[in-house]
Amino acid sequence: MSRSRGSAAISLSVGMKGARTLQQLSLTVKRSLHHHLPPPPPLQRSVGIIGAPFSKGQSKDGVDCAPNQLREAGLLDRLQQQGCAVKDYGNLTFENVADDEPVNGSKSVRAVGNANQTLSEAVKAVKRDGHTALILGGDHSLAIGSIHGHTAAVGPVSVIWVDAHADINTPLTSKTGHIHGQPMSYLLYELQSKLPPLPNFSWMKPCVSSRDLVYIGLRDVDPAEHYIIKLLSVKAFSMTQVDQLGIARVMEEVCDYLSDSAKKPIHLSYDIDAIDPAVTSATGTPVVGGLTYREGIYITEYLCQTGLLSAVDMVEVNPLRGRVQEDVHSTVNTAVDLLLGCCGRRREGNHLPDYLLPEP
Ligand SMILES: [Mn+2]
Repeated sequence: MSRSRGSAAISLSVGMKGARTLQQLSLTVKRSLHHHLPPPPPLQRSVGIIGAPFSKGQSKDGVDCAPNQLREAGLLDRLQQQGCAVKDYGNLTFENVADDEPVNGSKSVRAVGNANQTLSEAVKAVKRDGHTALILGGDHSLAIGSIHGHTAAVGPVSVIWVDAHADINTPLTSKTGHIHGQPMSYLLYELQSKLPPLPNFSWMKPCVSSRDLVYIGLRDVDPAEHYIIKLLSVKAFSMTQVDQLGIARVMEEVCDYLSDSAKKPIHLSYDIDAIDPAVTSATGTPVVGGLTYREGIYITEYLCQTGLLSAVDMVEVNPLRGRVQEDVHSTVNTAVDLLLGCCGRRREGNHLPDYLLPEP
């Protein structure tokens, strides 16, 4: 069975006669397979997709093409095939901002502020409609509005930031002035006093505690970022820890750490540059020595199984980067697979929940 067909095709081909057998098999599978992971959430997952074609948090063209490329790679069909109810809220539109001069060295501050306000409202609406929110970037500055809107709708969240970079420079420590390297500093309560006033950001207040943030995949961290992470005791699993512990132990420790206090909804902010550029080179700031495809997928499967995954950013896919078309395909398809993993796809195979199978 080809991967692109999946579970809907299985239930159809089994037909009415085989349905009881398949349901019995499903019970057996449920009893025997889940030794290591908790059982999947029982209800059908409903997914709300927001396209956020925004690129002004960095300087390279193309990252705004990603939402449509992810759709064209079959994201919606494949989510439906694995039993998700999908609502596509379409792409947001972002107005051009005139005279958007740098502020304290940070570039396109006003455009980034406006875009994130729009995104925050959109994510809030998707969460209030009861969906798992999938936010298709765009560059990583979008996490400001995405996480802000998520917390506005559901209250405090745990943030799992999967990235080669920590994206926690403040506007005053940033060397490049690109806001896609700064979003976590805008979001943390503990850094509020370190941020200068910024135009078009008066709508937002910090909404994440440093205790509720975990990094996975770091390997290119600026000295100021390293200082901030140590000062605030932020939990971080760099590639060195991934190498030392293995991804399974990392994920256990991530979830143990986050559920130590209350179990909050999880916001997964997934930068495609966390994955090794051997697989995902079509991105603006690739760094060698990243997560393998398998480690990247494992993170999504594991978080899905917690039943707490509430919103996911998929950012920094840039179809205009990469040396050849095959690089773009590989990057886009990996991003789609990561999103499917967040929404219930298991590599051992899936079928629709019992109540969606034909009656015997
Ligand atoms: Mn990033």
